[in-house]
Amino acid sequence: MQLRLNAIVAAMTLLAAATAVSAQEQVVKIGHVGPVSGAQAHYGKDNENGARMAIEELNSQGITIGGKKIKFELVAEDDAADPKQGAAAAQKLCDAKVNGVVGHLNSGTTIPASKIYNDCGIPQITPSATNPKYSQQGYKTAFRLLANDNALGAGLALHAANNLKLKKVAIIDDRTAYGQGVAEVFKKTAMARGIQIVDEQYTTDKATDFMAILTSIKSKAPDGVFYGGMDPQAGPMLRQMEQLGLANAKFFGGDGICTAKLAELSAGAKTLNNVVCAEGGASLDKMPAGKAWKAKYDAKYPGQFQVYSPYVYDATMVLVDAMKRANSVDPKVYLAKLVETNYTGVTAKVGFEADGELKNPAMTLYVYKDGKKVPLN
Ligand code: ABU
Repeated sequence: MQLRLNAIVAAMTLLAAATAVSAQEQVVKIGHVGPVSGAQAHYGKDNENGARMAIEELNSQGITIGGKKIKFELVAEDDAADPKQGAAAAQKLCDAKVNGVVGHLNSGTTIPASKIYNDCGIPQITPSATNPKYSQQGYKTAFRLLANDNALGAGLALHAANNLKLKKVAIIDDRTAYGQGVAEVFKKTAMARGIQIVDEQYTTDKATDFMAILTSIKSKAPDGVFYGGMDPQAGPMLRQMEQLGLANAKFFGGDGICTAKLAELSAGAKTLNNVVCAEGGASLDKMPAGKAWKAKYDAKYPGQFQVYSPYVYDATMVLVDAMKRANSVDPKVYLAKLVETNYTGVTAKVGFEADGELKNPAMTLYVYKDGKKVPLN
């Protein structure tokens, strides 16, 4: 009888101890939003993989904040690159009281979502949206981890004018916040450098047939075409340029077309060799820890790398770094430390300007050789 009593007491003691430990554990939710369905799902999945990798590594570190062992949890939402779905996802993350958000992927979703995060006081870092308007709204919760379209559009136009000595360029954009914005910057800088804009055409981020607009452009005999948009359109566009005999025109675009998948989507078109695209960061080789990180990513997610996953990984780490320095996971408390970030990540040494833009962002131009993206600088 005494033995049974001892066993019960021992079991109760163990249970009490276990309860005390779990009472000291706190779940911290990191929201992530991008298009994981639809034509841009390959970008969204790549981004989500970056967030998952960061969360797994953070959980393996046994981090304690505010005296509590932290269990990080990813709350991943799909906005399908659609502004309305983006706003709905943002509201859902606010209602779920996530501690911080990495996203969204597209400027068209990130900008409207930023008002929602600002209103509910949740810090947001976009790892990929590049329209400058995001940081011009005065929201103290909005941060960006790469260069914006002012750098990308201008860098491409300067390359077209100064290095390639182009004289006549046609411009197409997909009328999204990103496509339209980056095309406007390219146009302004190109014109200031003496390039004549011989045609301007518009499409959408759902289109796949560009024959009519390319036929109009061909009649103006440009020596370059700038496309403001993403790779689901740029791929078929390159194919159709080849079919129409626009085979020698250079093809410019920002980070939205600068993906591994562009080669596949252009389906063997020789016009892929005419592409010059710009990304708002250093090449993987020149990032502080890019090569080693990419090897880890490829082992975990073979064949899924596109563009932004290292920035997503860093954005997640930067949020948690601020929580650690604040010794608090409360967004209102750690936001003050996020502003003061000085963190060496995979992609860069991360610090923020007063408006939330990355300090001293790099910019890299790429071309495609034998179907592979290769940095020019
Ligand atoms: N930066 C290009 C892709 C994302 C966006 O800004 O819409």
